[in-house]
Amino acid sequence: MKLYYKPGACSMASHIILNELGVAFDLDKTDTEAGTTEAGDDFRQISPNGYVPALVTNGGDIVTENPAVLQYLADQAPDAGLAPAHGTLARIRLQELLNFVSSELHKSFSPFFSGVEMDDTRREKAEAGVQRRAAYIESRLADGRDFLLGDTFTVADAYAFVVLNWAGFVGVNLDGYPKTQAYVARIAARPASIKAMIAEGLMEQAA
Ligand SMILES: N[C@@H](CCC(=O)N[C@@H](CS)C(=O)NCC(=O)O)C(=O)O
Repeated sequence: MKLYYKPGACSMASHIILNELGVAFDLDKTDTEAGTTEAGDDFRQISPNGYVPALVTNGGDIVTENPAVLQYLADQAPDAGLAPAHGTLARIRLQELLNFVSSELHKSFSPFFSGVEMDDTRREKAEAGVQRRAAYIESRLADGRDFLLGDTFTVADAYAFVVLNWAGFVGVNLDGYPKTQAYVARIAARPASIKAMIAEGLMEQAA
């Protein structure tokens, strides 16, 4: 398999899951604006909408859109437990979460990455938008569970982690969400996350 990615972007969720699976894969760093990749591919031919993640399967098919890519990866190794079985209510709960992370949490960060300067009023509004979604994550963790679906780490956790981790980069304060902060730290400490963050240049290899 081959994953087209941008360092620290949402594609890192799929990178983490590939590491969790322990399968062989290639990474290709992508410049979405130029439509080029480090390996010299024409990214616009790969990803019709021009964004990462894009995954090329072992069969040569291309899968895009985070919830689809993540579920595709989880389904490669059902025994790894990264997604509940198809046809169960638990799978629907996973899809609910993936859609929440994709269309609500992820997109609440858009104002910070738009390249448009924000005045204080706009910034406060954007920050409140992220915090409103973080409050939902906090409520999911209120019963002391380690992960969004319960005690088992799933692909939704990899995606939520990557997105929540942006808060630190753009200066959104999540101090009011202690369970969410502990959740982010818990996922950051997983070997698969550390490996992805080092490979994408977000972290340095420990000496
Ligand atoms: N709906 C897409 C959104 C993906 C997305 O927002 N990707 C961002 C990185 S997090 C990207 O590649 N942005 C660059 C661009 O749009 O040019 C998905 O869920 O996969």
